[in-house]
Amino acid sequence: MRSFDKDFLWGVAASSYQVEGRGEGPKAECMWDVFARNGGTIYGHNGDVTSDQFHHYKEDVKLMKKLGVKSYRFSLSWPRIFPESINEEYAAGYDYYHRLIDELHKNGIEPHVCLHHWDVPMHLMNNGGWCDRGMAYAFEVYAESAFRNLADKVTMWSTINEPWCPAFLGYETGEHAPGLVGQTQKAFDAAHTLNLAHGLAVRKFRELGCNGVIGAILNLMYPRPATNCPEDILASDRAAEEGFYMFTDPIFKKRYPSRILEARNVTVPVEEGDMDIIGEKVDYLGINYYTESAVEFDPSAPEQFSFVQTHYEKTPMGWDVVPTGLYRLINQVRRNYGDGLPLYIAENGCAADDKLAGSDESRVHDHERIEYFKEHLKQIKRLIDEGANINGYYAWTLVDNYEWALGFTRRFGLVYVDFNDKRRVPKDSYYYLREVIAGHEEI
Ligand code: PNW
Repeated sequence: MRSFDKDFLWGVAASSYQVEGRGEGPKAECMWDVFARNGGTIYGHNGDVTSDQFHHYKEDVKLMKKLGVKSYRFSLSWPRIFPESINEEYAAGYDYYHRLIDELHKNGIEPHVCLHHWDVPMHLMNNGGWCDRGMAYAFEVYAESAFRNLADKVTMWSTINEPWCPAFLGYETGEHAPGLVGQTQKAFDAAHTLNLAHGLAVRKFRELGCNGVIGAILNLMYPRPATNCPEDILASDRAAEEGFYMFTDPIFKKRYPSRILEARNVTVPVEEGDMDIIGEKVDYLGINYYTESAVEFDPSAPEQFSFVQTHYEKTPMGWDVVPTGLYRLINQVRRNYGDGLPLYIAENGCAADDKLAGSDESRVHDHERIEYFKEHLKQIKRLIDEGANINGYYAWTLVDNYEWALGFTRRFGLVYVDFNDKRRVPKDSYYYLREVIAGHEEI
């Protein structure tokens, strides 16, 4: 049996803005600071005061070690490294990451560095942020700086976490920074700049001859067809064009899906040579999975599909719990891009209504989360047993943190954090996952 063998990479994932807190030293304002101040987030909460990993990293690494994970995926804070402008690297901005990485190594945990997870410095937003292709070249400068400073200590890299989110939540629904609503063309412009930025970073990694692997991290969305009738199956495929093929086809096929552009009356501002840059070979694909929606054919909608109601239980995010959706999604990736491509589940987890329990408040009985992990891991096992090239699994996330526009009202951690005194309390799901990783709990 191959699944979850000794080489399987168990990990936890997090992001700079969500866990670090303000920390120390110079730091540029980022687009989430401004979005929060302008009312884009619950109670105006921002990432200044969160789980404060900047000061609690030793405690968190210890928690990782006791959990048994072999990899920690975290992102670098672009605003710490380029606090003033993209022309001035602030090398001391890496000091915190050196401390964190050394602590990880000391504890037998491999750092997996994600270059960017949404905290764009404000001094780069003036020309339109990701809608401006100049951002891709600014990102290339930043990526090169990160490789030069950390590549001797880090062998697993990823470029940009979930580019769909800043593009479509940032410019179309307005739920994420910078919070523009209904700017569909801008969302597609941003998607292209993000793809280009990804490609430039991968190319730079190769040019510099860095050791190790680099990949993309995508939250692929593949809504299932409500029924098996051909129109609904076509609707499902069309729905996948925005949240899936817009990001995978450029990387793996050097092209954009076409029907979505026509249906939404937008273009993608591709310039000569862009597709070769974006199509620069990656070493793996990281896939983030939380939920799956369902669609049906709808001739009255411009995209010709609409989302339908489902019977699934929902998490506090309002997201359906659909473990089999992960199975369908990965099989779609396999059908489109083959089994030669190494895959990682780069995020999976759920929010739950966690409460401290016990007379000394030392427990959190998060049974929904245990169920969630168990059912998703079963699907991963099934996939691996059927030949899927899945090499690792990152739970989202180790400690409760800043959940973007929802502030501190949603908890995703395996470990509860009291945001007042920063006390960490492992939840039951932490102890569950530890048994799984140790091989004591049958999946
Ligand atoms: C991912 N959506 O975000 C992110 O990578 C994490 O930073 C985040 O904490 C986690 O999932 C949980 O939300 C997403 O609305 C946020 O479709 C929103 C969506 C998708 C992913």
